[in-house]
Parts: sequence; structure tokens; C-alpha cells
Amino acid sequence: MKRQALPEVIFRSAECAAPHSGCMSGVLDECATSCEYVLHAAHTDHQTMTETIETQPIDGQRPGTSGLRARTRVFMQPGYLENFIQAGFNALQGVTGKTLVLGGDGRFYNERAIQIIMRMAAGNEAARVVVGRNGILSTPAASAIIRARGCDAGIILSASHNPGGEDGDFGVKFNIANGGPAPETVTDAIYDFTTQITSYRMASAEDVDISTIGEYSMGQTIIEIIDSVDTYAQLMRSLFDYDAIRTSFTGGFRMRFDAMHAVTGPYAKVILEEELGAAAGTVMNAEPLPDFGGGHPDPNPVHAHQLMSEMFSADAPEFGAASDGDGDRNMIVGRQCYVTPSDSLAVLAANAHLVPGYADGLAGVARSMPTSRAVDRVAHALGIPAFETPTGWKFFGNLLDAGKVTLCGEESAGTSSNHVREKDGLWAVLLWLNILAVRRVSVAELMQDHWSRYGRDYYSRHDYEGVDKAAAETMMASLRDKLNELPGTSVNGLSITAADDFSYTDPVDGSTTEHQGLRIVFGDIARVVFRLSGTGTVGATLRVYMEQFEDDPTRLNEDTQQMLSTLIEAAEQLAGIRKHLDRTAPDVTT
Ligand code: VG1
Ligand code: CO
Repeated sequence: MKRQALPEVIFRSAECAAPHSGCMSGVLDECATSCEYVLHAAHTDHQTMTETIETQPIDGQRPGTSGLRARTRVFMQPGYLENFIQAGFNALQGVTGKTLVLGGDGRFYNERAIQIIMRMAAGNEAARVVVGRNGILSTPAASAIIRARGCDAGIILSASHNPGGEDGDFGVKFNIANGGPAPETVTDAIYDFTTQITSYRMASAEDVDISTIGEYSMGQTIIEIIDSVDTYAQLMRSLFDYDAIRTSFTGGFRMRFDAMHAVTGPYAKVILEEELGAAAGTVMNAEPLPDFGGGHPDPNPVHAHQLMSEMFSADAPEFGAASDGDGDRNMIVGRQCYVTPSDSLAVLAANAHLVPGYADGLAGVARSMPTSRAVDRVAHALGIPAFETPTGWKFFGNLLDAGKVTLCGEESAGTSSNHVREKDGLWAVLLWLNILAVRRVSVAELMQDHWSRYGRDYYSRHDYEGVDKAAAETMMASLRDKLNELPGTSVNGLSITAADDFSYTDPVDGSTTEHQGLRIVFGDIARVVFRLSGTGTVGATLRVYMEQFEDDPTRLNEDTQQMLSTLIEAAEQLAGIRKHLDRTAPDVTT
């Protein structure tokens, strides 16, 4: 990698920035005339570069399901980002001499935040900061880079599926050396530091040109700007049969990929269109925009309606997919055939062995608790273990590191494998494409075949968004209070066999996590789960997850909401959603 000489990056010591009198450079005259814009290596003495800036704790910096999320304007307040980043560095036991990966999903404030974090990394004496060009790195790409280069940690700037823009949301996630999200021990420590912080450290330097690939120095720290796509694209080539997929495309197979004006556009363009030969224009909404074009970058049938209407049109292509803000989610849809994420996970588990990267079979699978039990049925048939974890990718890390599982997934459209330690949207799309290329069936045919073999878990999630937080907590508390009495009783004609407040003990490190959702189980037949979201920024969001198993061959193609109607009413009777939340219907049904 070429090393670019000064003055590519222009340094300014803390004292030089203004006023001049304290300049420690020893070349004061020179400094006095040109300090504003051009300084010399003599000025890059790190001792004079770094400032320790006093600050005070800011409330509400507890990381949620996936990092800290808040309104963008909140993040832009003086000290808000800086406090959280310094707390993260502290929780990592400092970053002195360490190599960090840094990038984000391109949303509003991404570039500013990156400039601040680079200066803080230099102020905290990191050895190197590896930054995606223009500040762009998808979450799975960041994970891949941490692993490929043996980095110590990563910082990903994203509020993922939350809308962006100055009036939208912003977020920050810390990842650890395995490439995965910081586990709860680390996020708890970050939060503790945010409540005690008195100062943060920051190098005083000019902005770095992050649009140009190359290396720059900032004090003792090397800033390395890399191509955002290369490492990730190389990893994908190592897992899939590109020839087989290319042959599908040359044979007339058509697909649409909706990048939702979020981070996956550049990745999908390179991989699908340039490397795999999908037709130009296959990737729609390909350009990352600071506000995602005003959309909601959540790949579900509601928010990806443009893709959905195309996939249900008369001339629909064979395959459609979408990804979210930071590129870790995937939605899969065939021609006139939507695939629920829970079913997608099950289908991938059943067919992964057809693909080079997984030809040796799977060690085991894991799903988040509210994800349907469809994948458990496949694991059972394959004779491999199936794990059930709390919601959020951080809970898969230990299982993956220990080699207990190969494939993981969540009902919220996250799927991935042991190739990284994050969920991976484009990877799931490539796995589907590879399986379809080998099996030479349509998505609808593949689903029929799967359901006739394993049965079908009808599945739906009802979200009540932006509800009153206190009311939602009261509703959960009163349901929690009566859980013990529920087994053995029935509701709306359905017999309850078990009911609990999900708690999880990690089989690898023995750590326990409690209050991860209220489960009401109706034997092997059905389940309903109640959970409050941990990614919102305003009020509360209630998620109600419902699933019902069906293996009658004549009832495998029914309408989902119809099939779940008894269960939906049971959920209402159990929790009193309408009464507590003053809502008559969910805001989003997926
Ligand atoms: C949601 C999903 C969860 C996912 C998380 C982060 O969390 O339910 O499955 O891991 O978002 O995804 P919650 O707490 O709001 O239900 V992403 O792609 O927004 O980082
Ligand atoms: Co995401």
C-alpha cells in the first residue's frame, strides 16, 4: 500500500490551532505564518497533537439490541458522539497500539462522525484506523475486514433499518476482534463508562480526505483508506459457485435487487452485475443516499413495496431481494412468492450443502427465540443441534466461535453463517442464487417442496410502533405476572402448554441474559411471543410474533393472516393490547 507524503494531510497542533502563543513546534516563525493550513512534520509531535477535552456524562447512552441509536440531532449535540466513542475505547481497555476498522452506512452525519472518530482514535494512540472509502462499509463487510486483517475492533456507524437524515436516526456499534457485535459484558461496560466520563481525548488535525484510497498519518496513528467492497467480494467468491450462478444469468434468469438507497448498492453492483453477469440495472435504488431517498430502509414487504409490486406483476423476474440500511438484512421473494425470513433460514439450512462453502454440511444452527421453529425441523432431520438465543446478533458470536453452529438467523430478515460474525444480506442472496442454480427450480417450487417435506410454520409479526413506553411496560408487566398460571389453561380455544419470560444461558461462557421476551407456547402447534423492541429511538415498539404449524398437505398454501386468526385473537386476549396501548391494529404486519 502506498504511503502518501505530507501535506496530503495537514496537521495542526492543539496549541497552534489558535491561539499561536503556545506553539510547541520549535519553528514558531514558520508556524505563525502558515499554521492555519500548512504545518510540517515537526508539528506532528503527538504530545502536542492531543487534547484532553472535559465533558460530562449524558443520559441515555445504553446500547440496545444493536448499538446505540438516537435521533441524528441528538448525536450531533456537542460531546454526545465523543462521550460514547471514548466510553467504547475505555471498555475495550483502551485502543493504544490497536488496529480499528471504521465505516458506516452513509447516512446523514456519517462522514462528520468518521472525521471525529479518526481524531479520537489518534488521540487515544491507536496504531491504525482502516476506513472504508467515503466512510462506506456495510456491517458484514466491516466484520469481514476485521477478521481478514486480524484487527482488534471495529466501529460501525449505522442505525440500520431506522430511517436516516437530519431528522432521522443515527447509531454507533462497537465490534470486537472476532468481527462480531460487542457482547453484553462489553456493552454494559460501555454504558458504565458513559455514566462516569469526565473527559475524552482527541488529536487536533485537519480532516482526512476519505475519498482517496491510501495511507495518511495523524500523529502516531496511520489512517488507511481502503476500497469498501474488495475484501467482502473476495470472501463471497470463496464461498459460492460463481460459474453456476453466472450460467443461470446467461441462460436468461432474471433478478431484481433493491438496495433501498442504502449501503449495499455498491456491493451489489460489483458482485451481481460486474462479477456474476446479472443484467445492468438489476440493482435498483443503488446509490447510497444520506436519507435513503426518504424511505425506510427495512427490507420487508411493507417498506420494500416497490420491489414487491414488481415481483407480483405479470412480467416479474424469477428472483427478488432487498437489503437494509447497513446491509446485514435480506428479504427474499420469488416470482409471486414471498419467503418469510424464518422459512428462508430453514430452506438455506436444508440446502446449504449444495454450495461449495458448506459442502461439508452444517455443525449446527441457531435462531433467535422469536424466529419460527421451521429451522429446528430441518436440524432435527439432519441430526444436528439447534440453539435458541435472545434477539440480536451478539448472542450468536460465542456459538459461532466455538464451532457449534454454522448457520444462524432471525425472523427480522437476518441470516448468516460462520464466514463473518454479523448477519449478511448479500451473502443470503448469493446462497439462494447458488441453491436455485443447482436445483434448477423456481422459488415457489422450492418452497412447496420444503413444506411438503417438513410442514409449514405460518408466521407473522405485528408491530405497534411509537406507543407510550409506560403503557407498553405495564402491559408486559401484567402479562409477566400471570405467566405462572397459564400452563394448563386455554385461551380462545387453544391449550397453553408452557409460558415463560425467556432467559438464556450461553452454553459457551455461561453468561445469563434475562427478560428477553414473553413466550406462550401451545405445544408443537403454535406459539406467541411478546417483546419490546430495543432499536427504537422514540417511545416504545411492541412486537407480537405468532406462528402456527401445519402439515396437512391440502393446507400448505393458505393466507397467513387467516391461518393465524385464532392465534391473533388469543394474543389479544392474553395481553389486552387494545386496552393497554389504545390501538386497534398493528402499524406494520410482516
Ligand atoms: C431488531 C430485530 C432484531 C435485530 C435488530 C438489529 O431488534 O428484531 O432481530 O437483530 O433489530 O437489526 P428489536 O430489538 O428492535 O426487535 V439491524 O439490521 O436494525 O442492526
Ligand atoms: Co441492519
